[in-house]
Amino acid sequence: MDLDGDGHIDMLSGSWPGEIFFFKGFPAGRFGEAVKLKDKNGKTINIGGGRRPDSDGSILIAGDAKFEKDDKGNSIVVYEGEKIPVPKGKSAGITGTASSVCAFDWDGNGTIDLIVGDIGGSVYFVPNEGTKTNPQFGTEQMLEADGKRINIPGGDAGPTVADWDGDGKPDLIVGAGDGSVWLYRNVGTREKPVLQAGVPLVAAPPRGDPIVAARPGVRTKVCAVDFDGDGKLDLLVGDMAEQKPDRPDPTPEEKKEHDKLRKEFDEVLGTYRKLVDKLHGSKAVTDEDERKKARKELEETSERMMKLREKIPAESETHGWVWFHKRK
Ligand SMILES: [Ca+2]
Ligand SMILES: [Ca+2]
Ligand SMILES: [Ca+2]
Repeated sequence: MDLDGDGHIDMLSGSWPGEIFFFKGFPAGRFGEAVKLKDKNGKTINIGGGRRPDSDGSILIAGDAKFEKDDKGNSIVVYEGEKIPVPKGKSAGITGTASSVCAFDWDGNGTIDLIVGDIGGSVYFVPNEGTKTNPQFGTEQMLEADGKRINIPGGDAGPTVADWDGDGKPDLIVGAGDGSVWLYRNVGTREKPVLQAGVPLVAAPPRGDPIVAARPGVRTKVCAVDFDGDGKLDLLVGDMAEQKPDRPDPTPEEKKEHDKLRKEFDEVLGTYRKLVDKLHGSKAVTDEDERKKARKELEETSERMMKLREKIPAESETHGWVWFHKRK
C-alpha cells in the first residue's frame, strides 16, 4: 500500500512492544528506516499499550521502553522520551501488545486506515481522518462481530482484509494465537461494515503432538491472495512452530552421553534452586558471611549450568513456516 500517496509502495509492521512501524518507499524498491507511526495529535500509536495504571505505585509499560539509571544511580524507565522514576520499594516491568497491522480503507472514504490486532485477541479500526497524501490517524475503535468484541482464540490477532465471499464488500480475516484462521463476513455496507460472527477457515493444529520435522504452528498471520492464479482467493498463512531440529539422530554412544549430561544438569539445577532459596526465599539466611558464600556458590552453579546446557542438544527448536491453503 502507498500510505503517504507519493506513488511509491510503503510497508508497515506491527511489533512485539506494540508500536507500528512505517517504512517509506522510494524508487527502485528501496525503503527508508523504520519510523514509529504517529496519530493526528503527534502521539505514537500504541493501541492498548503505553503506561498501565497501577494502584500500588508499581510501573508497567507495554511498549518500546527500557530500564536505565539516573545520575544518582536510581532505576528509571525511559519511555517515549519520558524518564519515569521507579518508586522505592515498588516494581517496574516492561511488556508488549504484539501488534499486527494491516492497511486498508475500511470505511470506504478513500483514505487508507489501519486494522490492528493485539495479544489479547482484539482487532481495532484506526480511521485515517486525513487525506491521501497526508494521513492523520484518529482514535481507534474496537471491532465487533455479531455485536460482540472480536476475541481471537489464543489471542495474538493477526488481521487482514479481503473480499473473501466476492460480494464486493471487504471482509475481515484474522489469524490466531492457537494457529487457526477466522473469517468475519461483512454484511453491512462498504462505508459501514458490520461483521458476522467468525467462522474458521483453517482449524488450529492439534496440541500435544509429538515433535516432528514440519507441521503447522501457532500465532498465524494471514495474507489473502490468488496465489495460483485460478481466479479464486487463496490463503498464505505464516506461523511459529516447534519442530525437531534438522540434524541426524544421535548414535547410541551419543545418546548415552546426552542422558548422562541431562541427569547431571538436573542435579545442578536442584543445587541452584536450593541456593536461590537460601538467598531470596522466605527463610533466607541473614548472616553476611554465609550470604557471601552462598552468592559465590550460586555464581559457580549458574556457570556450570550454562556450560552443561551448551553440550545438551535441544529436543526442539522454533521455526516459521508459510503455508499455502488453496481455495476450492
Ligand atoms: Ca509511499
Ligand atoms: Ca478510510
Ligand atoms: Ca465480502
